[in-house]
Amino acid sequence: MRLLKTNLLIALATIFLLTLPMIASAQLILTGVFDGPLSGGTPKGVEIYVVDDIADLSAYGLGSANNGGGTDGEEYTFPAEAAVGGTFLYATGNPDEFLAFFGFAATHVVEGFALSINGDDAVELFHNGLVEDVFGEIDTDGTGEPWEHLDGWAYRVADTGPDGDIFDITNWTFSGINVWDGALDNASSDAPMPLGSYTNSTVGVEDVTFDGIKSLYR
Ligand SMILES: [Ca+2]
Ligand SMILES: [Ca+2]
Ligand SMILES: [Ca+2]
Ligand SMILES: [Ca+2]
Repeated sequence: MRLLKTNLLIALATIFLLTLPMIASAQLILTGVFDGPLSGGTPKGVEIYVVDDIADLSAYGLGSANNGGGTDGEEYTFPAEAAVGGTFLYATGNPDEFLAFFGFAATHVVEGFALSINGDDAVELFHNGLVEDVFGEIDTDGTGEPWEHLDGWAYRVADTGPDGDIFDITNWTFSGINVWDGALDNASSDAPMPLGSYTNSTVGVEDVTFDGIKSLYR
């Protein structure tokens, strides 16, 4: 009887594990937010990590919740194109300044106000219209808050995210404010943003341990 119970437990745990990829279907993670110091306070934008190959990026989009004004919904939708797992997307409204400041070309040029951000704004990453990841508190003006990064940047901690629609400040590191004042490019600045350094070895099984699975069926 006891052996039967153990076998049943293993079978259930196996089913649960096989189901996990469907539960944790997030394929993009917001990993960086920046407010550059070039003309007009540029480049402004975000870095996004592609967890796994995506056939059609147009299921994803971005929005900025400005100055504590709450969500603006999806203000930018990515084009219908593929993305490769393990790479980063760089979205900005200022491609020329992005190239000048970071030394490589942005992957996505965002027209309009989707990324009109200046260090006190929250950014939402949408998937099929739902918030899959968020930086900042959408209902709080970031000025003077611990997540403010005026003329600087915020960067996600490795092996964290996506956080759904609840901002978790412990999953981010910050440059502090005004660290880029007068800087001509990221590399020579006083506080270089660690672009492209995010890694995640736990996507899809985050916070799931065998003990945790066992406890579900106890
Ligand atoms: Ca600025
Ligand atoms: Ca906005
Ligand atoms: Ca703002
Ligand atoms: Ca400044």
